[in-house]
Amino acid sequence: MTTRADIDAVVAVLREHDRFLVTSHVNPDGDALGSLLAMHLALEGLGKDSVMLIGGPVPLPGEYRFLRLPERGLLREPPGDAHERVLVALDCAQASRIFDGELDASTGPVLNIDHHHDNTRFGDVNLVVDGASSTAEVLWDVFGALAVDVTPEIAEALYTGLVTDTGRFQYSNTSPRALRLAAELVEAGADVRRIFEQVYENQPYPKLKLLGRALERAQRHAEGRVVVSYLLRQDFPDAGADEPYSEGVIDFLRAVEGAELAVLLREPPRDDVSYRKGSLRASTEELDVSAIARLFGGGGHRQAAGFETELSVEETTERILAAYREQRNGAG
Ligand SMILES: [Mn+2]
Repeated sequence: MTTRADIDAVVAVLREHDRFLVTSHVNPDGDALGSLLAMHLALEGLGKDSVMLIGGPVPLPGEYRFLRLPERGLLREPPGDAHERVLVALDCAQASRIFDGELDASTGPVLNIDHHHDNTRFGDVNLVVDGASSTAEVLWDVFGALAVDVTPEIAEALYTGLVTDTGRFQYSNTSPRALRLAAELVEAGADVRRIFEQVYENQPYPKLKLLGRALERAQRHAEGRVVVSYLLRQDFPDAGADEPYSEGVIDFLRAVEGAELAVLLREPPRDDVSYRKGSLRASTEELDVSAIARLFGGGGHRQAAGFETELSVEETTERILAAYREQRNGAG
């Protein structure tokens, strides 16, 4: 690994340029949004001109409203001067995860800062630390090298990424380093209790109803080692739920006794798409669900991955089961 050199290369670009477009993936999670805000505030603190962008029409998950991204000028479409700005892509494994489409050729130089092991290194400068718990953890090192003044706001943004990507410090990526970083962020002013209340204890009631629908449909396969459920487009309006409300459902499927693989297939509640989104979670180190996601053109981490498919729920389930058996038993 050449992480030190990669950090230096990122720091050089951040120092040398003055105008930035900071972005992350469509359908952002806590690490995407926390890292986005942290980088934006850090650049502003260095006297730089920074704007934030999250592509796509999907409303942002409500649990991250306390980050006040719209109030801080978050864009949902690329600005006209995007080609004059250095693009800073955070937590994006592939360029196609930005803007809901391929990176525009007119975009300026691209910094790619991430922790996904299958990152395609699409940037002009790439800092991909696959051993890091979160992109927030990667940014901590960048900020250290840049001598960023980590304000309580920056600390809370980074902590949001850290606590969500580690599953509240429970997933296997919860390294000693991740725990030490948590302590440093608390010392820098992150309010653990406040973030917990905002992110986890502020669930909209329709989210509960949507979860109920998914739990009712859960089915077990492969002697109970694979738990699959699905959400239909109509489930969202029936429950009064927005698209991001399905986040977290899969954690209940994975938690079932004996389950090694959890699968949630969901139809986005939008007229402009015909595909289903698939989420995969492994609860054993023996599985690599990113390999299963790649069969459908998706990707992710070994233990958490996603994809999109036009196939039916039944056919998608069959293919996932076949891939699961192949990984667990070798061939067949
Ligand atoms: Mn992440």
